[in-house]
Amino acid sequence: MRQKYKAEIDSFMSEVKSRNPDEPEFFQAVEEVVETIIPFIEEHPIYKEANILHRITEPERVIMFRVPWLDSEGNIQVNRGYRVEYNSAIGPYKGGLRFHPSVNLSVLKFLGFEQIFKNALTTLPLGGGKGGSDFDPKGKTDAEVMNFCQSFMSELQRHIGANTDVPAGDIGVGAREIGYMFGQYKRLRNEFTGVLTGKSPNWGGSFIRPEATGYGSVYFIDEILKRSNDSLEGKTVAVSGSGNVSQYATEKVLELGGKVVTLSDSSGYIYFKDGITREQLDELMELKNVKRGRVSEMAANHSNIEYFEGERVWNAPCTIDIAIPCATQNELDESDAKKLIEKGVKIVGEGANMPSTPEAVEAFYENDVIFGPGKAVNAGGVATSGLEMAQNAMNMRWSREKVDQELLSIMKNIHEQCVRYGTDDETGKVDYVRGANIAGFVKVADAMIDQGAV
Ligand code: NDP
Ligand code: 2IT
Repeated sequence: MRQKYKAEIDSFMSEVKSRNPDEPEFFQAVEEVVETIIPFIEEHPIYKEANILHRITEPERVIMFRVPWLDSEGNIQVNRGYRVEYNSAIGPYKGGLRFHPSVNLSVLKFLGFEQIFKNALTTLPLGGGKGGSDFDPKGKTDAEVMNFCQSFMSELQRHIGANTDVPAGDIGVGAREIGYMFGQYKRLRNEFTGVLTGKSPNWGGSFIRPEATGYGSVYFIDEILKRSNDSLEGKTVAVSGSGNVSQYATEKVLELGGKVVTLSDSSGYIYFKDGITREQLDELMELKNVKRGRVSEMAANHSNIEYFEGERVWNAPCTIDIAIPCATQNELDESDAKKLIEKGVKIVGEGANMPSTPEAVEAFYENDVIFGPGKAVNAGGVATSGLEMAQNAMNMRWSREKVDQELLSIMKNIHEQCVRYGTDDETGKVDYVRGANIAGFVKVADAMIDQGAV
């Protein structure tokens, strides 16, 4: 398919590159989408006539601003803040905020672009957006983080609102940062609204939002397994990262009878030769979320946990049935993919956004490894943000059980959409990348056509 439309794809990509110089992550995300969408559009000219592809790759608005803040020694520090308001065809802009030194416009445009399709897949009325800063919360005191969050929100507040743009967390932005930003928004605007999601359930947050991305990823993988009458029971699972998504993906794998053998951070990985226990997961959550420590400290406390400095989890010395990358973009490259294939991997489900490089994805396809892309697999986080917005709008709160049931049914529905649009007529195999891209695209493109050239 790609070969047949190579000229169209190459020509579109060279235009994107010349309009957006030096944005490699953004090109990567766009290319992955247009490789599957251009062949679809050729067969459905209505989208070509409306020039949807050029319009959808152009953000509606990009906001960049200075964020000055005082460190604990009284020095004035400066970071850069961003909000990419990408597409509002089906709802208010929605997507997380990332605080990490690697944040730049390319990274946030890739994330915002992916978010459009992911949010459409949830079936909820959510447009696409993403934001953040090159601020690094690591090693900062709580007071410094609060100073930064207040300064960041002092500018961001004029651009967002419960019906306009609703940010949430991402890398480096969790319950603490959402709390400080919400407090500042409320102070400046004198209104208590659902302007952010991922709030504490104590003051407007939804139950299950912290768990939702990890749980949803595992629900999606479980749907893949069910297609071949299989389950997670007894499966060996490699998880990367040790933050929000990794923690709750691990919890759900354990609940469904699987064995998680790895976790990591940017310094290295830990290997649980017997699989992580519930008690060890509780200890890791305390270490990461309260003490803000490093995974290497887990190995120091347990003889059955080994730490490998500077290595990725894909090196783990064991067979691996399922891989769930949950750290960051491009954390799994071609050589990692080959290692996983040698270890017997059957399914890769992306908990993170774009963790696999295009070459890694290609290796998975060539070796019949089922590959679930992030925009489908990890959509449970933003879906539950959508449920938080609904509860805020109604001024009420649903039980844990109700939110979890809604999440499960949304993940099943996303899986069905991928099967509907991604199944090969001849082989019956599901291409989850094609399925997710086309299903998300059709919903947003149809709305753009209805709303005219805006
Ligand atoms: P956290 O900040 O909670 O955790 C991030 C984890 O990834 C940490 O273990 C961190 O290690 C590791 N990491 C970050 N950057 C790098 C890097 N450059 N190299 C190696 N490891 C790195 O973030 P989340 O768990 O929320 O997010 C993880 C991924 O999931 C991201 O891709 C995010 O976009 C995606 N995602 C998150 C959702 C959410 O609801 N939170 C929803 C959907 C997707 P260290 O501490 O050393 O930095
Ligand atoms: O990448 C993502 O989907 C998120 N970080 C969650 C976004 C949200 O608005 O909950």
